[in-house]
Amino acid sequence: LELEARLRTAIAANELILYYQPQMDAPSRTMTGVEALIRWNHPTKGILPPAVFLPIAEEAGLIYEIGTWVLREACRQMKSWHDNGGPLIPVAVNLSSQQFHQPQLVSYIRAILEETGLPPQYLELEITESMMVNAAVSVEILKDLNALGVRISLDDFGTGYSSLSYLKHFPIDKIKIDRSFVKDIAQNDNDKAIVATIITLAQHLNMLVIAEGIETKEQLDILMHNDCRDIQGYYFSHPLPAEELESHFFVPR
Ligand code: G
Ligand code: G
Ligand code: MN
Ligand code: NA
Repeated sequence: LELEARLRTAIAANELILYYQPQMDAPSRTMTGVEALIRWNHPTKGILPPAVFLPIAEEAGLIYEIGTWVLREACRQMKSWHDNGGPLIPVAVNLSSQQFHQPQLVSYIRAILEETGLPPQYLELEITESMMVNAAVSVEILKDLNALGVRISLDDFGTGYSSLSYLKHFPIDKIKIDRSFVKDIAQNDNDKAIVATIITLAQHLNMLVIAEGIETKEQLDILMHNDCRDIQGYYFSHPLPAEELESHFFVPR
């Protein structure tokens, strides 16, 4: 409860921050995108991960305000990077289920894009299968988002239900292979088969595919051998504060 009260003031107090994790084209070692990941810079507890406060935010109804802040801040930062010699890459933002089902979602994303000046193709929205409890409702939301021109990516792919029917009916641009399949890929032939099959599926559906949670060279080699170039994970980088991303990953263009 103390944390909840404190969280209510955290936005105004500028205590929420975004970290950015690079998404790399493995063969060329170039950054092709970043995922924005929220942190709370708590005055006494230090940097808190989302698992500690997002459930509280959802419970307390603060998730809408926080979710809007994340979208605006991610778009503002990316536009600023684009304008100041940074890479012309998209930023991926995670949506919560409550946010996804907000009636105003599409209109406020449009407003944030206009306000920040970020072209829509540079915003990628990460959703999960678990959000799509009602397929008929979800497909309408996704069509509206698609019409806005933003990219849709399916996060934690393979861990929910009915993935294949979603892929058939929904306007999805990119699949993120969940890190649970990557973790033991060097030891477990079933995991390797699942990952290889997801990659092939994405290719045949003309979708982008990225593997998450790559921590070792061995995992990376298996993915590249299976024709997956897009890689996100600690092997390349942990999520970083904006200034650290700039100093470690920006190259002159
Ligand atoms: O960054 P970390 O590994 O601690 O993230 C843990 C979880 O929190 C991940 O599932 C991630 O998708 C989620 N998360 C991180 N940032 C955000 C955000 O801005 N909004 C939402 N809804 N979820 C986020
Ligand atoms: O659920 P989602 O995919 O949004 O979660 C993303 C989170 O996964 C990131 O915030 C990050 O903290 C975590 N993550 C990213 N790369 C790795 C990795 O290589 N290993 C592990 N264990 N976690 C990772
Ligand atoms: Mn994600
Ligand atoms: Na994931």
